[in-house]
Amino acid sequence: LASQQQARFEAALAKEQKIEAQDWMPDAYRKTLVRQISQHAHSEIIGMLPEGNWITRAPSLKRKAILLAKVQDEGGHGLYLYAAAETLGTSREQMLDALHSGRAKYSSIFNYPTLTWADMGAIGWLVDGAAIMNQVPLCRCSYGPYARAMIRICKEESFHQRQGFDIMLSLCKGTPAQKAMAQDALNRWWWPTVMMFGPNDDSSPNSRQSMEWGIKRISNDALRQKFIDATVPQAELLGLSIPDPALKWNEERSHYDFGEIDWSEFMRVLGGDGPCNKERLSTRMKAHEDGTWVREAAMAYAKKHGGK
Ligand code: FAQ
Repeated sequence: LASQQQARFEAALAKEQKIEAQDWMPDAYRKTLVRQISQHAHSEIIGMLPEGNWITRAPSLKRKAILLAKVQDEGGHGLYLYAAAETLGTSREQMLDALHSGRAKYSSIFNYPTLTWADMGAIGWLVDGAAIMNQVPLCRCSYGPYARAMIRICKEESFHQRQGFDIMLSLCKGTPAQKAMAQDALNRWWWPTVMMFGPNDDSSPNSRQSMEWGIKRISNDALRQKFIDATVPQAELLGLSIPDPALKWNEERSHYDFGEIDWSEFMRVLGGDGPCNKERLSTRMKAHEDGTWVREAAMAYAKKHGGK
């Protein structure tokens, strides 16, 4: 029976059919999905914090309303993703516990500080830009609930990227001090964004299996290259320079060559020693504790009304 189930699973993958929650799947496939989807969800809710920091300091009512909507979208993405991961039989409590105890990762990028308003532009333009590059192929992920969640998320990320670029454009068309602020934000966010795609393919332990299972469709390095190729002309349009002296168009490859990534910085941030790791996790845990009464009240209400 086990080999029949395995054969059916593999045939479905070969035919590009979605695997659904009720379908049989190998334990390792389930485990990888829970790992990736929950880490993605954690990234969305931790990702609310660096920008949330600027809601009260946005430079106009319009910018404030846009930023508020963006941060709310991120909370929504976290919720769809937790729900997608729950279909695999892991509870939200288990996932949050893994985040709070430091067992589960979230994206390295959210451990960097947001020092000026221009960082809201750089995050939208670069971080959401990188997120879309990585997430559009996930709309074709073999696991149905994750793939479907990604479709709506990508539409919203696309709005986020444009709002970030719009902030950068306004700053770059503004006073010299505003343009310098935009350049400073690009200088600080460029390399951490390039790292978001994860380790090089030859040192990415999960890639090969995840590609075979149709979870990942494009490799870390290929996505990183696509992101750089798409972003360089945008920086040129803004009149900003990317902080990489080795960045150069390679006619033969039809891609940009770029400099060495400082993987020791990436490993440090992953190991909990980035500029804001402790602050992000403690803010997140405080929000969870502060919300205890809401969860308790919701459970009591559901119980009283015979719901689940
Ligand atoms: N940060 O073998 P691989 C967003 C870990 S976008 C931290 O290559 P995999 C939107 C990796 O987990 C950001 N850890 O792993 C937003 C693994 O460790 P593990 C979130 C990283 O899974 C924008 C180890 O290194 N997006 O939130 C990172 O095949 C603005 C070895 O790596 C997603 O999560 C990293 N950057 O590939 C929100 C997308 N990179 O788990 C607010 C879905 C790697 O074995 C504001 N995820 N690691 O302990 C993915 O596509 C994949 O999981 C990758 C990593 C590509 C991130």
